[in-house]
Amino acid sequence: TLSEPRTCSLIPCPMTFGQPFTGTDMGPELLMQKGLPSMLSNLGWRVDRVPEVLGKSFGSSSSSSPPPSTSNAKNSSLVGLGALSLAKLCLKKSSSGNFPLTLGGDHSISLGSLAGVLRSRPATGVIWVDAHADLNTPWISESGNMHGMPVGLLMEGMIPEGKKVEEVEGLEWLGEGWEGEEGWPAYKDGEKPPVLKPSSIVYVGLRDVDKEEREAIKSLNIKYYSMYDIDRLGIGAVMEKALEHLLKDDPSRPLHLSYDIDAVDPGQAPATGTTVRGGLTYREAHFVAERIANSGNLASADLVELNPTLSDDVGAEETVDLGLQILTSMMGKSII
Ligand code: EXY
Ligand code: MN
Ligand code: MN
Ligand code: MN
Repeated sequence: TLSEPRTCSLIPCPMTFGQPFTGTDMGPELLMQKGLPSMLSNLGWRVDRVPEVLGKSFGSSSSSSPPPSTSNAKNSSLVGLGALSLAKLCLKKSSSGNFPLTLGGDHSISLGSLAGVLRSRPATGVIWVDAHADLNTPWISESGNMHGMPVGLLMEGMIPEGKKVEEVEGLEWLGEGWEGEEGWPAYKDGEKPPVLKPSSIVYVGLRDVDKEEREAIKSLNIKYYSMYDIDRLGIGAVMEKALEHLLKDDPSRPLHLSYDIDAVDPGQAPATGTTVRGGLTYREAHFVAERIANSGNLASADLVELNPTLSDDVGAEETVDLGLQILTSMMGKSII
């Protein structure tokens, strides 16, 4: 039989409420305007264009200011609404064998994309490319910003004793007692809410990790390659080790790549909200995506935290262009 070209479901998700700045809602439309859909079809993908998650107005905080949260998770109702909408889409698209490619928007959206993918592909391994661990929860976060929590909220063992993730307004859909709604059914017949096992994720690019996140990384024995390790081993060895860690028990395991543009050195990617100097070089940023693409295991991904309003025009242009380079590299663009 003719091998069907793979379908990429391109999902714009203009979320801003996971962090303090407007502007991350402009990320998706800039990537689309710069030609991402045709770049993907030129790489042989059939492109399934998904309407924006909740629409652009949802992302910009020009809409009425959100209701204050009852927890330390700021704007949790809106962040949770966006994440649930995205989770439904990623569940649907991954269940029909598509490649959900989510365009952020701040990193809180990966709570949704990852939950959706894990619900249909529970064995998914995750590569988290980021200056930050995003391993906080409302109970340990120093900032209350939910873009610092997507991994923490899904990670087995991170919710403190006696606490439940569904206590957080907007995150009821992650609780065992969820009654279900169109697109995100109740958990029944023994099904549990999606969860990430500590051994199922590898960090690449860490250089700004909070005290409680460090403790958790050590106590949960989470695999990581910080900027120190990248300097020590080189990006080539780091990526071999990261992939080996995730694929050693199952070489056919589906992988999810969550790529935060702030993993890249701010000199190359200034237009983002939480810059930390000493990041990935332009080539390292490409190699990470190229090497994961070459594994053949990549099945879903996010590119997040582009914010064109946080840099001058040249910087914004360069950051969006780098975002496009990273996206096309992870989707198969090769040099030769
Ligand atoms: N760890 C800090 C916090 O939780 O607020 C900073 C998080 C930055 C998150 C950006 C998306 O990577
Ligand atoms: Mn980050
Ligand atoms: Mn502690
Ligand atoms: Mn992040």
